[in-house]
Amino acid sequence: MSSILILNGPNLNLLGTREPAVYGLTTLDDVRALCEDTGRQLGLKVDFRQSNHEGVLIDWIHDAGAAHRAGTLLGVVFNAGAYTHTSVALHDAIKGAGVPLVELHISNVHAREPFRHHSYLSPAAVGIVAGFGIDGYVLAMQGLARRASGA
Ligand code: CA2
Repeated sequence: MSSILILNGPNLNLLGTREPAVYGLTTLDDVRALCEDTGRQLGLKVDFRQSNHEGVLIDWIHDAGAAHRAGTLLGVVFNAGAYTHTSVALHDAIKGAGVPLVELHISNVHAREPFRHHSYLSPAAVGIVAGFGIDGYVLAMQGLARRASGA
């Protein structure tokens, strides 16, 4: 079975514990369950991870590139958190890995503070989903699956 990798960056482990007006009350474990359910519907194995460390995320993207080349990984859904707005290193990792990756944000970053309007990741992504709450994870997974099926 082909798989999909869901990566979550810094502070997303706090989801559901603070800032409910922006991020809702759902925890990251709830998001994992939603993604696993979506994976079952799409016939895809789901690998769901979170790290607060940029280098760990970079290593996982490199590994994803190798898995994509080997034909076992469809692509990556990536909520890079605040690294979205700061990390040239993650941009380079996505480009270097050559794996199809959807940039995902729970909130509509363009309706928030100006420092959230720029993304270093968008030019390296095949698509972007933002502002749909945690349903965005489902939309991003569906988008990657449809893209891989040639639809
Ligand atoms: O909207 C998103 O998904 C973000 O990627 C979330 C990041 C933020 O820096 C981006 O600009 C947009 C923040 C993730 C931290 O989430 C928290 C959740 C609850 C309490 C504190 C932080």
